Amino acid sequence: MAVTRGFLGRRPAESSRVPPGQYLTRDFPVLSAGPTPHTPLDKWDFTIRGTVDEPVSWSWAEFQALPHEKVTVDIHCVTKWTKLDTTWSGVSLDTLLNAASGQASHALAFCDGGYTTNVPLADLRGGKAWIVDEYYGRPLDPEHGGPARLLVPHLYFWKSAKWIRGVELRSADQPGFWEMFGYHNYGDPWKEQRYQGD
Ligand SMILES: Nc1nc2c(c(=O)[nH]1)N[C@H]1C(S)=C(S)[C@@H](COP(=O)(O)O)O[C@H]1N2
Ligand SMILES: [Mo]
Repeated sequence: MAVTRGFLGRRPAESSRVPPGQYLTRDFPVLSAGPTPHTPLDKWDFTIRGTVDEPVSWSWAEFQALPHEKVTVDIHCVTKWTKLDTTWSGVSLDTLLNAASGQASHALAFCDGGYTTNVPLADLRGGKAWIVDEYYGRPLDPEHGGPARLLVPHLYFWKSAKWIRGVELRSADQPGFWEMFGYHNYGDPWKEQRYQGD
């Protein structure tokens, strides 16, 4: 207890880490727009395609061999829960995007099951986004996006696409699944960009 407090004490107070309109939860709710896909790892790959000189793919084994980093971040769902200090392990999008060359400005994440979500490329770069395959040191649960999901914690959590299979790079923005149904195109939790017009 004392150790935990001392550690947290070096971070800003919990209340200042909760964006406007959000409440703190210690649970980890599951929010999926459809059934949980179960893609075998030998059928899994991660692909960067679209506005690139050459598409690039990693098999599961190749993805595992990429440098992984441990990240501890706060996550914010548009349904108003915020969860502090979630710990993941994954590959930085910087590592993956550096393997593809091109002139894209935006990315559309695509997933098993058909979910998509759009993110400006700048928001995937600079140590702000990861493809994570572990949660608290264990393989990511299928319900939470396993084998691998996008983690882009500075945006509302619907941008953190579960069961991700790759990103399509584009020279123009294109709305993803929830963005077409009226969610905000960008989704900054600190500006409460929940829905179109916010
Ligand atoms: N493929 C896919 N990714 C998804 C979703 C989804 O329905 N399908 N839901 C999004 C939403 S709205 C949220 S809040 C988070 C929920 O992640 P969790 O179920 O791990 O809490 O996943 C996001 N990623
Ligand atoms: Mo969500």
